[in-house]
Amino acid sequence: MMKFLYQHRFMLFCLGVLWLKTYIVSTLTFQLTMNQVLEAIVFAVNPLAFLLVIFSLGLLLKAKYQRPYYFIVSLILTVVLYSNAVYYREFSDIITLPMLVMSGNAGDLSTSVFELITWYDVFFFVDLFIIGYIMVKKPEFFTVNKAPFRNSKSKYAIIAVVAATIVFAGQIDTTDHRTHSFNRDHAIKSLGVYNFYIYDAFIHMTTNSQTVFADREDWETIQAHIDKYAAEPNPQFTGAAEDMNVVMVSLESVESFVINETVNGEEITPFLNELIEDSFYFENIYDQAGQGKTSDAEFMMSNSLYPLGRGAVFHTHDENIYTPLPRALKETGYHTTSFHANVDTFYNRNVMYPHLGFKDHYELDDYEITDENSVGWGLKDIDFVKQSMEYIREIPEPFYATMLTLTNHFPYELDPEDHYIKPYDSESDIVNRYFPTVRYTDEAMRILFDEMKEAGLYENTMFVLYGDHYGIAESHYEDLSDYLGYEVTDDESVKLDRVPVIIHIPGMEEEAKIFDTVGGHIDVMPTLINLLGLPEENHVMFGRDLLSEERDDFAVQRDGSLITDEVIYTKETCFNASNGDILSVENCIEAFERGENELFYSDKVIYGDLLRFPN
Ligand code: GP9
Ligand code: MN
Repeated sequence: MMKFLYQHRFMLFCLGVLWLKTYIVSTLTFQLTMNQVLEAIVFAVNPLAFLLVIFSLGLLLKAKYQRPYYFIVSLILTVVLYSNAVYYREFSDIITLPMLVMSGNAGDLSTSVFELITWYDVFFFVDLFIIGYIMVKKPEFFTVNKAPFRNSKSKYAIIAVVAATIVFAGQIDTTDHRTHSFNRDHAIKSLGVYNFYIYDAFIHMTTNSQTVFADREDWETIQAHIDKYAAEPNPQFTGAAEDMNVVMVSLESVESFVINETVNGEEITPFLNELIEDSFYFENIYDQAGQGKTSDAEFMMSNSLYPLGRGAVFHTHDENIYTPLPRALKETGYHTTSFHANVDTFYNRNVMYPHLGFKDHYELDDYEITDENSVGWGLKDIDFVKQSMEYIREIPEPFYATMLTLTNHFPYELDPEDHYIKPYDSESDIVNRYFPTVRYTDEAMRILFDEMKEAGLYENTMFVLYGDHYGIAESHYEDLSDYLGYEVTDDESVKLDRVPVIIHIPGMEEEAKIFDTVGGHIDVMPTLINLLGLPEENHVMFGRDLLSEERDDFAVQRDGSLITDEVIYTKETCFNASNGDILSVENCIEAFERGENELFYSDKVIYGDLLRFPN
């Protein structure tokens, strides 16, 4: 054996270096909670399983091909590791295979990506230079030899057994409850970053085949689940906004923690605060978007189905049959349209919008964009609102118009002359800059309302404003806690995922109220269906009317975290929702199972394309 190892020093060197690098990067990058020593050991050892297999395959090659093989393998795996490290910095998640079809979005992401790269990232690649140097300059330093299978059967058998043992050890569940299917942290922990992709490819194939095997029988259990938790829409509001225009605004990355708050003594959202006084304001709505972020929120607003756990459903399931709100409105004579000053291939919107029932949509080319009126991701929100209003004035009534703002997008860039309030002062530039950009979007909303009034459209329009997803990522919570004045523990971190939802119906100011019901993005559409007086039975919706007096407090997030009025379950821990005390997991089991079923059945509808079978 020693001779074998000695003969393959180059392979062992490359393998050892990559293993060490993977361990260091994974530990520093992925914010995983290790509950047991065994988990920590498995986490350290598990990349080795994949590396042993992939590197030992190189031994079968002729000696002259081996060095380039090891170098290329090291390079590819370094790229995988590095991309994930960069992605995790902002999204606290790992890249999944369906996201690769979203790579067309990468060009527009450049502002964000540059913000995430740092000078010390060169350390990710140092070993490759060393390996390259040895390869070219000192080949005699580490020898390579072919190890044909027939001569080294026992060695390959040992490698296979070691790799299999490592993978098996990772599957021993050390926690005291059921599955973790929606939580990728667990998969990374038990499989390691490389094996994760084998698992992800497997999931990819099995989910794709679900369409083929699905049939109408699947509906029975799904419908039973929906019925079990259904809540009668509030009859007091049925048709309250019937035949009115609808303007629905996606407030890019606006979170609830800024509402009715100040920074440096100045209000962050003065206009929204004013508006809330005359509106229905839902203060406990949780972000349920997945990796498709803005588009996932749009998907929920249109379908009241959960987006998927992997990739953006706008990309992966653009051919499915849906029962969307815009189409329902179009069929009753509404002019349905969407406004967003970005190229419409982003998130596949050019395909999804018509499919969801938007009669037309306005995109990048429909706006006049100059250096002066754009920043970061593109057209500034105020200019976006003003230019969109030119079109809105002309479209036939009644209309349903969605508008997607953009200025308050990571990394929150804004020219000082557009600052209505001063940035915050903490160690994190992201946290500091977030406040003036939110404030800027707030100002854009004031202008939208003013212009709607001027155009004579305000009185007959219902306004729906929602935060599309979180803005400040977990990696900045330490600095954010400086502003918040409390430590962001795991339960508080879930609470920070709240996004504002405001429904403003002119003429209903008397009914204005702050609702503390716990819900999520998926609950907005059923609320609107009731307000607009549309027949509910035409849609399969997982959400429930937010105004219903019957609904219980419940929201599940895409990573499986869940929230009720009593408990918060996240990161494998059950918390008391009111005081943050850690409870035994038993207290969360019921809600946990409900959440798991919600996601499972909603996914089943999408993966199986079940809406093609009339229910
Ligand atoms: C892009 C915009 C931003 O058009 O919707 O997307 P996000 O990065 O927030 O998902
Ligand atoms: Mn967004």
